[in-house]
Amino acid sequence: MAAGSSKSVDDEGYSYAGYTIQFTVSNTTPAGTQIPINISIVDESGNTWTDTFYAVVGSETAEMAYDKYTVVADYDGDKKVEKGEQVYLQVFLKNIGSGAANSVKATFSSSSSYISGLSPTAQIDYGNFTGGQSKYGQGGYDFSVYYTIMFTVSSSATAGTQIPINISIVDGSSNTWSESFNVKVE
Ligand SMILES: [Ca+2]
Repeated sequence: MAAGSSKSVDDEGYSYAGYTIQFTVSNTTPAGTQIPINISIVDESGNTWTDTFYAVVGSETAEMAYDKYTVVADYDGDKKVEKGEQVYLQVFLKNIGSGAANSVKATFSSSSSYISGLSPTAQIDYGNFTGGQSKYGQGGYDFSVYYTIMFTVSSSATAGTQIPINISIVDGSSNTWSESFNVKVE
């Protein structure tokens, strides 16, 4: 190895190529445990070195968050939220954690005086999320498309008005998350 160089060694002898070492972590290992791995190193001249690194055991927790919204139906069909319009949004939630979140439900609310008729206000079933998964919830079906929420924008709203929407999220294990996002009037 040249001075300053770094490289890995692939053990090609087994079914998975591309790793240096492998091991199995016990099911009873607590998250945060540091597993010490000792390395004995020798070169052709008989020089020897020892080194140690730690493999940290992670936790497979779920973390639900607001991801994005898309306008799927509106009055004039330009998919822009404008004053006086009834708009239908798909709201995507994302599991930004690594563990699964099951039986996720979300409730939407807004204190904005610029919208009326926010629907549904009941819990919307988002189902199960794997780690990293994003999807929208089905709050209703209209205009041949599933939407998450719909509401009417006040005719007194002006371009640039931000409509805050709050999301209360709960999963089947009673984990809860509070998220919010803004819908901009154009
Ligand atoms: Ca529009």
